[in-house]
Amino acid sequence: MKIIAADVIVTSPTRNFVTLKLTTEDGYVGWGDATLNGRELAVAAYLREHVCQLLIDRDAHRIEDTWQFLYRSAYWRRGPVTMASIAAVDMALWDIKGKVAGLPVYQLLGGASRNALRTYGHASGRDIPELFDSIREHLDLGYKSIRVQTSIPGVKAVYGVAAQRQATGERYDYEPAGRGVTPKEEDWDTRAYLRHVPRVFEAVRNEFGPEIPLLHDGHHRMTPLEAARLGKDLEPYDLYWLEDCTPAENQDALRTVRAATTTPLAIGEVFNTVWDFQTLIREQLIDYVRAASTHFGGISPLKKVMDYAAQYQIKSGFHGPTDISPVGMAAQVHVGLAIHNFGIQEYMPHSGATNEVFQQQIRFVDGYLHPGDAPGLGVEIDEAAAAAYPYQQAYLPFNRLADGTMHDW
Ligand code: CS2
Ligand code: MG
Repeated sequence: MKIIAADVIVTSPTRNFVTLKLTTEDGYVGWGDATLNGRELAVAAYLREHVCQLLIDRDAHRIEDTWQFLYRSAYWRRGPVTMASIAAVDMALWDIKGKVAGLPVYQLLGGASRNALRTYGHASGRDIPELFDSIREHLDLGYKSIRVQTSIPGVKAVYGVAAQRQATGERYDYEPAGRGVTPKEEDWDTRAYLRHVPRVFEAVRNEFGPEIPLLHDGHHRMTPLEAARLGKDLEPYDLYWLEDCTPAENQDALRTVRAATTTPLAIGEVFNTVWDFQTLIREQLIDYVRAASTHFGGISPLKKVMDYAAQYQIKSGFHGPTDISPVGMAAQVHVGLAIHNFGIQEYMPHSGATNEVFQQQIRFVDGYLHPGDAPGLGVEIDEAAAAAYPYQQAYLPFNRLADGTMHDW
């Protein structure tokens, strides 16, 4: 079944999204997410200038061969732009195969291994009372697991605190990329953070009790020893996971953290291939795989890394912020439903404007997600609505320390 058209749709309902549309000679349409926050147009160009023409006349049924062709024939492999481009093709082909088969993609991946996916939501606060309100708000929404992020005394702006004001004056809410032609500078102080975070979790446990699973995102900001210290200091509060405690490039760092603490570790949202996880999984240095379908090359490699992780009892914790489009989210929810070693799914609801463009079947009920049973991925794009929201430049913030040194954001 030949592919006869490959089109790239860039739209910006609340935030920028890049989506690939594949059309076959039999009229089947498949959608794939290629959104890379703050670098969206680079992926759109990679697809438009280098990949779309290579897909014309290819057999849409040959998903694995097309993945290998795009990965190996490029010679230059890996990296976020390449892998987001390949991811979009892979997702669109699985979408088409599901539509041809008349089955939701999770059925093609071996069927459901559970009824629905447990999720976690993002609670945050500039102070303890505001954080408690945010936690209650998420519990009222049905979430059974809560990620806790908080402002740090002495630090002006910190990742993940919704009520903060961006330079534009807009609430941070949950979209870290600020619209504008330059990225916003933020500040950071690890010593202040290490003093404050354990106290916050102590307060949350005292207020909400020992059961509720609590997660925290270190967002790549600590050295191995600092991460080891935080992991240890948080042990009394029994975290579900501590995420991205150190920058992902230095994988040996995890040996230091692992040796010092039993706090579970989650890593991988910035990883792009199975090879990025090889050492971490083989040496049992992580407990959760944080990859996302969109930045990891699609559904095919996400299934492969989870099959590898299963041998080490490592579970999934797929990345699910709003900069993963509803197509990318649907793709990983299908994988999460099918795999045995599912752990938890990050879930931030998309905006009304986004849902106007992306018509999706995903259901969030009582803290659990199900992709729906429509053939394929279960998301269709309203192209007229998409055209009403032209691209707007946006950048993720960056960090400098008090002395002006660049730091991880
Ligand atoms: C974060 C993301 O959700 C998370 O765990 O790390 O919000 C991340 O900051 C964004 O995806 C960056 O675009
Ligand atoms: Mg994260």
